[in-house]
Amino acid sequence: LKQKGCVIWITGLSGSGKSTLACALSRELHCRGHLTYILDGDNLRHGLNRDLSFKAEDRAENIRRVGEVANLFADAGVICIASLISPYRRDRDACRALLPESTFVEVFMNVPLEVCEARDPKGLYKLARAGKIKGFTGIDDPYEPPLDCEIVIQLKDGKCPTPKCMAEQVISYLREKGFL
Ligand code: GGZ
Repeated sequence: LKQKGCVIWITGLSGSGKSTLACALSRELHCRGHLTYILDGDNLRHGLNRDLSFKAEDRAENIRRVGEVANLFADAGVICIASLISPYRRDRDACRALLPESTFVEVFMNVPLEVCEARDPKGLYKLARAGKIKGFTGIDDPYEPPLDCEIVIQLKDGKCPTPKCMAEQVISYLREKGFL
């Protein structure tokens, strides 16, 4: 393998573009001959984490399990892309602590709630506003943005960068740090 394993941990609100970035990044890295694997919170909740709810301690357990699995992938030399809301700082920091120094790359989707809510791709914000989903992140459940993460994805002039552009931002970082 011409790569070092690492974990790209993408955090942000529902609808902030985490899965879009994960897919674009995976595609771009594959094109360059790198091995990746995506761990997506929403997908894993149908299998590995099907027993977990959205209350704080279950979210913590969700993040913990995915952190452990991501660590195994990274150890095997894979670029593991984890895409979870992961709203609590301490849960993300616990994942970071599992990994060898500097192999945890935290990416924050810095997209305002209003933008995510306007997108509402699955209609979940609407349900949350109507009180039909309780404890929805950003509505009646907290999201703690990272204070000091490796990469921040920002809107430019109110517009989201293209998936390819977001992926390139992460790839430049990985190159700079010698992961690629
Ligand atoms: C947040 C929820 C909730 C609540 C269901 N709060 O945007 P989506 O729909 O496709 O992805 C979200 C997914 C969040 O799962 P994670 O494992 O990433 O969350 S966490 O890291 O906080 O454990 C969303 C959907 O599940 N969803 N109910 N109450 N998101």
